[in-house]
Amino acid sequence: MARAVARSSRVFSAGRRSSPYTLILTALLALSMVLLMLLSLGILSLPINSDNAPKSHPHRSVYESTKEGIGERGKQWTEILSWEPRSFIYHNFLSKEECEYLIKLAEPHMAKSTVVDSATGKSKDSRVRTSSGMFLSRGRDKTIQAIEKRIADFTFIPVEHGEGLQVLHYEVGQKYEPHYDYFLDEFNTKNGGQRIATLLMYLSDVEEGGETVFPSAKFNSSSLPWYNELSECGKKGLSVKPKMGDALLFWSMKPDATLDPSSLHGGCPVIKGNKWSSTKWMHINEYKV
Ligand SMILES: O=C(O)CCC(=O)C(=O)O
Repeated sequence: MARAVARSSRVFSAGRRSSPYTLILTALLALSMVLLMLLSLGILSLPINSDNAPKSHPHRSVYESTKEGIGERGKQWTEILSWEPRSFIYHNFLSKEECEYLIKLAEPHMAKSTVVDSATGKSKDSRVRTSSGMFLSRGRDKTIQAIEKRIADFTFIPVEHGEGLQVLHYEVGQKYEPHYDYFLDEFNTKNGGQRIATLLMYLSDVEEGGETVFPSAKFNSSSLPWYNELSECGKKGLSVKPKMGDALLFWSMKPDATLDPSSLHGGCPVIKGNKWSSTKWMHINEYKV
């Protein structure tokens, strides 16, 4: 018994002679407890770095990006443009290198743009559309595959529902009059069904003009910060000024699967500079290529 008492008093006295490490650990533990108490009572708050969050527009939000494709993309964020039509701008969707890559691939093969004849479903020349363009077949190389995968991720529409990318070039005076991307004939909906949405990627800035305009949108551009920079054509509706790397997504169909006439859109004439863009049309079903 006496031996047991002696041992326990030895243990006790060893505890009192704590090492400096034990003291530091105890102090840190006590400090953490105090901090946790202050945090839980709301007396203290942790600083949140909001440098990446755009500040000037209530609808803007940051969108996480993936690291595929070529080049470095600038700060990614999504802007809600309007609900009628349902349209969004994905800022810095493409890198400068990706824009240049698409132009380089397409440039040697550009031909006068055509429109689809709704009676026959065939392409025909038209004064409605005066740009030049060419199609890059779906999945043709690793960079195109990465861009098409990104489009699918951002739109939630599978890659297989998309047509090949169309690259467009507008010189001064060239334009695309307002039109719908959806079809009103049976012929053009045989493959993939109706076109549900369009992603328009701007591959270059345009010095003046060349805006994408929605003349039937529920509100026009007069309340937007860039209104004074718009051409006369751009002021006739809700407009987006082309900016290299940005992408405009708009829906030709409403969530109830009816056609949306407010998706009427066109490319304003370029007044100064050149406009390069790339369009991805997406269908409700798989589009066979
Ligand atoms: O170039 C534009 O801004 C419009 C292009 C367009 O309407 C289209 O490709 O369907």
